[in-house]
Amino acid sequence: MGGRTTISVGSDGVAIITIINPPVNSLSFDGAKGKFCGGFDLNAISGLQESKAKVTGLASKPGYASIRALSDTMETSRKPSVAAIDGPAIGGGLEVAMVCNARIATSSAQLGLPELQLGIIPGVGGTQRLPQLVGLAKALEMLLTSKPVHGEEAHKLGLVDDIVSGDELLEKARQRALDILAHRKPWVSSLYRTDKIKPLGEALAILSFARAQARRQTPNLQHPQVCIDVIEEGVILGPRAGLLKEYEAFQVLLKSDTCKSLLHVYFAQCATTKVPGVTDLGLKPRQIKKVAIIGGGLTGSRIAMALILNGYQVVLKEVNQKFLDAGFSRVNAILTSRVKKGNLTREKFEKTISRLKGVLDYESFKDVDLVIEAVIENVSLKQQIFADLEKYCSPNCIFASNTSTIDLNLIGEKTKSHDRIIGTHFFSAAHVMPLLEIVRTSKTSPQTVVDLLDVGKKIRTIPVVVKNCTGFAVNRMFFPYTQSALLLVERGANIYKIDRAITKFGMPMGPFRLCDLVGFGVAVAIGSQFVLNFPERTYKSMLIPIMQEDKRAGETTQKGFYLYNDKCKASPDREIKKYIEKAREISGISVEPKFGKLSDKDIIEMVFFPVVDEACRVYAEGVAVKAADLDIAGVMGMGFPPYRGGIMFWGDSVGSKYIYERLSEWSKMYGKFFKPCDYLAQRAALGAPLSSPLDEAKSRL
Ligand SMILES: NC(=O)c1ccc[n+]([C@@H]2O[C@H](COP(=O)([O-])OP(=O)(O)OC[C@H]3O[C@@H](n4cnc5c(N)ncnc54)[C@H](O)[C@@H]3O)[C@@H](O)[C@H]2O)c1
Ligand SMILES: *[C@@H]1O[C@H](CO)[C@@H](O)[C@H](O)[C@H]1NC(C)=O
Ligand SMILES: *[C@@H]1O[C@H](CO)[C@@H](O)[C@H](O)[C@H]1NC(C)=O
Ligand SMILES: *[C@@H]1O[C@H](CO)[C@@H](O)[C@H](O)[C@H]1NC(C)=O
Ligand SMILES: CC(=O)N[C@H]1CO[C@H](CO)[C@@H](O)[C@@H]1O
Repeated sequence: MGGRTTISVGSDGVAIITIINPPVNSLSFDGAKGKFCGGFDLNAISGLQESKAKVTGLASKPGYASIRALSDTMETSRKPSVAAIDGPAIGGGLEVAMVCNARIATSSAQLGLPELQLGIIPGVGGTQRLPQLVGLAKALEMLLTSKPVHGEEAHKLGLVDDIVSGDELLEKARQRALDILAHRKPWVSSLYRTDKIKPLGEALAILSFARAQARRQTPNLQHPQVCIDVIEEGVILGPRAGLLKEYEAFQVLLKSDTCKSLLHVYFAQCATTKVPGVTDLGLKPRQIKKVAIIGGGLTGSRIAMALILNGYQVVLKEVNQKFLDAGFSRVNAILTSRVKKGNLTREKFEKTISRLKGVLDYESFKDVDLVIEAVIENVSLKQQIFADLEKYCSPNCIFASNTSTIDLNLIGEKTKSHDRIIGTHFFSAAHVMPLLEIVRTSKTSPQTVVDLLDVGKKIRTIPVVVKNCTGFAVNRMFFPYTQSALLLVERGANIYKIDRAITKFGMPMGPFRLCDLVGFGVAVAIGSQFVLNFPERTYKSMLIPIMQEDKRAGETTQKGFYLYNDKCKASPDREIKKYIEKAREISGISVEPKFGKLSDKDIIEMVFFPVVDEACRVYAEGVAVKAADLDIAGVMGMGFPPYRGGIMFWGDSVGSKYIYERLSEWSKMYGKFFKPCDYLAQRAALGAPLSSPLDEAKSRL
């Protein structure tokens, strides 16, 4: 487990064990530093997945070891143990805390078992002890959602025995240990408690309800079912049987593809802020306190909100009072709805909104640290704004633009500030979607990138640094997603069958449902950029424009590929046929019966292999520095299922050779849209994975 453990015995005979293992105290007690334990070291978990040879002795049997060390030795010891919890007691940390005979926590403590998020189950008794402490239904909820609870709630649930302030935590825990020893407080062994478990019949009903719900919500995942099985074992055959089954299941899940993919995503997500040649120069992010946003439209007001919610002072600039008011009411509306939903206290609301100031000129830009421009796409307007900024702002101020179509160098043409100009591409609703593409030019300074990475993290996005290309990383990789689907439909595939196959694969929605959501106007605007820039490999279908002519433009018109009722519920539409026939006529393509009979597997491959190919191009062009960054971009920006590890990782799990062969075959039959790129051809010929850590290392030199 690593880290350092200290033990000190006080005059009262109570031993204080402190394990120091920063930054999250992977499995540690740290009263002094105010952290309990962030769980098992995930690096150790991925180590366990690798060759068996590396793992020896007890470490290879953490389950048995834990049963011996924790259950047989600690839990049944004649010396009581008490967990003193401040900060996170997550995963393995909570499991150890539950072995203790009592838990004392502060109200800011966080307790949870998030293992399922990583494709595994708790491996040190968590599946058996949590239900005994909080009851079956609540334990299932905590495990299946992976959501932690705060100190107060944990206290109400019975997961902790007492809430105290941080100052008195250690003293109260010490006192509790003495009280237990003197029988002034009950001596509880969590594992053998039974008072919270319902009679067998009722318990089994709760379990089968949870099982059905998990099957519905995560149909592609095995491990939630396994978790329920393991809990059930304990309920029926007793906690010892449950512990053994947990241990065995944990070993199997650890080696599953789901776990490998989810761990990859976990590490890749942490690593997006490591950019070779930028973040390894010893630069520290400069402090950014005040941010100006130019343009209070949809985009600008969303960005403003993300910033004020996370403590930044924001100046919002508009052209006139009317537009400024409109921008303010947009921010106000979303924040107010959060207050109504109970997600934001009145007090926090007042504090948040007070950070926002509206202006109509540049007077207050003197002490601004960062400006984000979000006005309409108009080159001369943006050039003028950037020239003005150079005049009014301090020489260290960063100038960011929300543009995606206008060259950043062109925007800065009339300035001498190229090193502090950068692009920020927020994903649609900046307050919901967690991805931020940070676009650097060849002239952007490393310091500017480091500063933006820091802002990105502070406003709770996952920042990914990219170089400019049409569509940046996400839209570029995924343009074939819609185009391939359109190609299939023109040749005879069914729209709804495609969407169903894609959602079964794990995407939040299929390509047609997505077009409806985004709106045909935006979809065409984005699509046409690719048609313009990559004419040789884009598929230009007339289906969407034809539907637009008939005032079908997606959800906003209540009609697109689906029909929508007042609650935005989508249902298929028979009328679609006539538009498809028209589109076919224009493109001169005839129906091929086999397209009507495509299997789900065929659909997945024909829609996603071109996406993998485009991701390879993006990677080979150096738009992203790491293949793993593209994985994160797809997972966070498009909702690609994390349990498949991201687009490049998934491509590797399928195999570069197979993907290359299929694409080559289709390109002969259906045209250049499917033609694989040189990079994919090389990797396939070598039988090598798509990502090449070696090349990534070289690019650092
Ligand atoms: N919001 C989206 O969903 C979306 C989608 C695609 C592209 N974009 C891009 O985002 C940017 C803004 O889009 P939007 O939808 O927010 O547009 P919008 O029209 O809603 O907002 C632009 C705002 O900028 C203001 N503005 C114009 N000139 C200004 C100036 N000199 N000083 C201060 N304010 C000025 C306008 O009054 C307007 O309110 C554009 O680059 C656009 O292409 C946004
Ligand atoms: C708001 O709170 C509800 C329930 O309290 C929760 O389900 C939801 O995820 C929260 N939304 C946000 C954006 O925090
Ligand atoms: C672009 O902005 C310039 C300068 O503000 C303005 O004169 C021009 O009319 C705008 N062009 C369009 C197409 O809106
Ligand atoms: C990015 O590159 C494309 C194509 O090379 C170009 O048209 C566009 O203006 C550039 N955008 C930015 C933001 O630099
Ligand atoms: C053109 C561009 O980059 N626009 C983005 C600006 O940010 C909003 C989110 O607030 C995105 O929806 C736009 O795509």
